[in-house]
Amino acid sequence: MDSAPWSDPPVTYVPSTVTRSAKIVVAGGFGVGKTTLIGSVSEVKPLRMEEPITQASVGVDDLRGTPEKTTTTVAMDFGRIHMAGGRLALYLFGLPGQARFQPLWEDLTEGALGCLVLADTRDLDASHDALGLLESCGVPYAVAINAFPDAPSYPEAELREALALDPGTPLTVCDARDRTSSLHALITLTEYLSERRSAALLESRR
Ligand SMILES: Nc1nc2c(ncn2[C@@H]2O[C@H](COP(=O)(O)OP(=O)(O)O)[C@@H](O)[C@H]2O)c(=O)[nH]1
Ligand SMILES: [Mg+2]
Repeated sequence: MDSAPWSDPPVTYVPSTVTRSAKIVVAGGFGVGKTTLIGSVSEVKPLRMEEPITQASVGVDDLRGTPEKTTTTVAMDFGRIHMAGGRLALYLFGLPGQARFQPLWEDLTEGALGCLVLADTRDLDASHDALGLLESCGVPYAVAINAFPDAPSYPEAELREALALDPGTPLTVCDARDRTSSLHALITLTEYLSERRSAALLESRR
């Protein structure tokens, strides 16, 4: 499995090839793998704001799918990567999963070019709140199913229906622990954002 480059010598500076940058948000329910994905792709040591899960979360935060999870994001995750031949830097902001953090979601989503929504087929409903927020604030998004080994797989049409996705919304599958796979999910999102931008430009010239 590919690991993040910062586990070797840390890369701290934005490469001189970068000419454009974008803020990207990573959203989705509790335990879907947001912190894991940002950690696997980031070139800089990710900033994590994790706190231990305590007794207070019993019956509130659902740990059935991820019994080994011992901490939870209480503010945000932050990471950075560059892509598109080194020209584009993405600043990744991971949201906390629980809907009780909604005011924070709204703040962190401000100014984002787009969002990657992670979902787990064992609990697709857990990503509904994040999808609802993105719809209401008009942030374009792509969805990636983070494939846990014991999670059921469904035909794409059923997943789209369960998540109420528009036909044009990209839907892909990833393993959040794997750098190449996570990068692929982010590339799917950035290609979609770039197509939308080109279409909007064409429309404005008509
Ligand atoms: N098997 C498997 N475990 C994963 C995967 N992604 C995350 N995990 C584990 O699932 C737990 C929850 O992941 P985390 O990134 O903290 O979820 P978050 O709440 O969305 O930030 C952690 O213990 C991860 O190690 C995955 O793709 N496969
Ligand atoms: Mg997290």
